[in-house]
Amino acid sequence: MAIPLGPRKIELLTYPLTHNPIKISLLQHYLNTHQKDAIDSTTAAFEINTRVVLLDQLEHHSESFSAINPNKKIPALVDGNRVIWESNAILHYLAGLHHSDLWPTDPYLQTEVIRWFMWESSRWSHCIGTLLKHRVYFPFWGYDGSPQEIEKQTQRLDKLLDLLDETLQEKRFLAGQVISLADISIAAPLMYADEIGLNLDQHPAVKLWLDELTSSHWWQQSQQALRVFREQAQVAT
Ligand SMILES: N[C@@H](CCC(=O)N[C@@H](CS)C(=O)NCC(=O)O)C(=O)O
Repeated sequence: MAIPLGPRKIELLTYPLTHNPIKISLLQHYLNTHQKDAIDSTTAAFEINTRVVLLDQLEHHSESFSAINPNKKIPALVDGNRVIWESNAILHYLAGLHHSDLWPTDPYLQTEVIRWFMWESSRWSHCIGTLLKHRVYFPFWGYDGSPQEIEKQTQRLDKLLDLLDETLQEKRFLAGQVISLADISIAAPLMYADEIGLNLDQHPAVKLWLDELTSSHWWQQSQQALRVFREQAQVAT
């Protein structure tokens, strides 16, 4: 008699507070609410276990974590002998495993998603990530952020929002008329929009896009998971 195999275990190494892990959380919640019917019998046999790597305690510098991601950055994903780091690559891998419609089938739209991934990594994440570090993450860990850095990144952010707004005046989502991984990747840090007092009056198309994303059930579930993580982390300190 064949021995039944349990579900394939995938391990996500993450730290839920910060924007790159938030991308993965958003995708997971999206997949939970949208993809159930689309998952076939093979992909249903995945189980993603989350392991929190405490950035504030420099666990990402440990030998065991560095062996997984030599860049010493989260998130990272381990699926058997496959190790994946870079949050956008993880988004792509998980969406692929689930045959998700967040990765378009049209080669042009795929290229659009890749283009936004590159823009996200080279420009957007550096700017908004630094802003969040000084406005949200450092204060959360009990340190002061740098007012100069906040000022500098706030000004840069305005220019990047101009570009997003121009794009979103033409289309409903970044890579076309339907939501894709590009939207998840770029919107993730905006989970902190209210907390950093982001004013989108000059960027109405971005506001419309963000309102649509934030009003969805999966976004709100992911936001709730972040809230719970923050409350529990506060209690533990
Ligand atoms: N390009 C990488 C960036 C990863 C990254 O910077 N992660 C941050 C958290 S959002 C981190 O691990 N920071 C720790 C450090 O730089 O020491 C990705 O998209 O995964």
